[in-house]
Amino acid sequence: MLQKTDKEVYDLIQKEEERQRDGLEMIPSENYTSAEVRECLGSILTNKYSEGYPKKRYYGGNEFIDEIEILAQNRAKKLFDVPHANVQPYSGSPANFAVYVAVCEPGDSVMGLNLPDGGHLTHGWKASATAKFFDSHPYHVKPDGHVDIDEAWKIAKEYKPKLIWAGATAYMYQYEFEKFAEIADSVGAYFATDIAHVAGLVAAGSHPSPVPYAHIVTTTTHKTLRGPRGGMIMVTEKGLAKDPDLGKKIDAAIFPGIQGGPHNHQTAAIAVALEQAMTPAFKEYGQQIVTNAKALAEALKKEGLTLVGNGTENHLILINLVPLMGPGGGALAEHALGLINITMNKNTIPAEPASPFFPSGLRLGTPTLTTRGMKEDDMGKVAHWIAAALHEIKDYHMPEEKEARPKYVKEFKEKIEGNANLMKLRQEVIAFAHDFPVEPTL
Ligand code: DSN
Repeated sequence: MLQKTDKEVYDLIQKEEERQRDGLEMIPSENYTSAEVRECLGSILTNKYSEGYPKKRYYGGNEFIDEIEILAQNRAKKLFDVPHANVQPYSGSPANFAVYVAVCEPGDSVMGLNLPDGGHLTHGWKASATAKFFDSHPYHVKPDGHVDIDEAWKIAKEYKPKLIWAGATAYMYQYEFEKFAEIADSVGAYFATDIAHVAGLVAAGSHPSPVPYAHIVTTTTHKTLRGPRGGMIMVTEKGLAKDPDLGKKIDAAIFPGIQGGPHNHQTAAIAVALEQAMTPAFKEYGQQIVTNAKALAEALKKEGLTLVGNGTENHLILINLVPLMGPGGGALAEHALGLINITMNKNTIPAEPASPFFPSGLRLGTPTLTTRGMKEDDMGKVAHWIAAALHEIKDYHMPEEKEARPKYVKEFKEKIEGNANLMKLRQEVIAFAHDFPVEPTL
């Protein structure tokens, strides 16, 4: 129908569909959802307002919406083994902000991983409201990429934070839940883990669960968990033991604290994704993501590339481009890979020598490739294409002067436009990608 009534939007969706089919999506926070998840998202559930919670709504006509939300809550509780789940957060950032609203007063000290070290905006980065309204004392990673636990202990002792976050957006190791729980417990802080990146791995058993250690667990639902864009906040038994009202406080922080009516089409899609995540096939999927990431890391190293942490323990890899092309090459590398239909994102590396906007790393991962059915053997080919594209541009070096960088990037893009070697790689990537469906195969 859209094709007839709004061809402009229809055509753009078609182009994006082709882009997703003809390339390798390697941004580690993305995934390809199932048709069932998308069916919920496109359903009439989007028509309904439902402020409040099941059986306690401010509007009538919610008898079926209530059942859907209860189903989603129960599935979240079962999958992650928690006593309380809120499935209304619109996404990860509001979920995290609601945690502050639930357990902190404005001005309270908080701790999280520094953004350029792999943390998230909402873990207290200076540009985020979480650092404007709360007193943020970030911890960092060491040069090998591991969180500096000694520093975290020192900061916690000095500032006595009310809330400590563990979790990351660019961390290639398993999260240190137990160590952070010790720190949080020693200063009486709430310990919240943001497992957005690894929720699917936790569900599949290929990453440890934070549930025995944390008071609160937040996640998005669209990354490795492979659901719709959305968020959840879960309270653990340990959380309820610390504060029996914690579940109520979290619920009140989401609504009426920071959000209005829940997105019911999203809630239904979350319920479907959670059910899918309980299947043996999903367990296999979660294990394969990690197996593929490890195989990819080894293959990238064989191709002569340098990885932060020298590998990965999860779904994510961080390439350190400094040995290949000097500091600040991330934007150039991201663009060159885009030309061969491989999408990943420029990223800071530990002790970033350039800047967050012109960083020296590339962040990539295997959730989407694994969804399409690719296995360890395929990772060698993918590594070869990535390395070949990077070698093609290795003689371009980002200028040290910040002011000169935008012009340099513009000229770089003009120079490599239509580069014959990159175009050849692009054709190989397209032919390869065509062999794999864009639907979950596991
Ligand atoms: N944008 C997400 C990521 O890419 O990791 C974090 O919110």
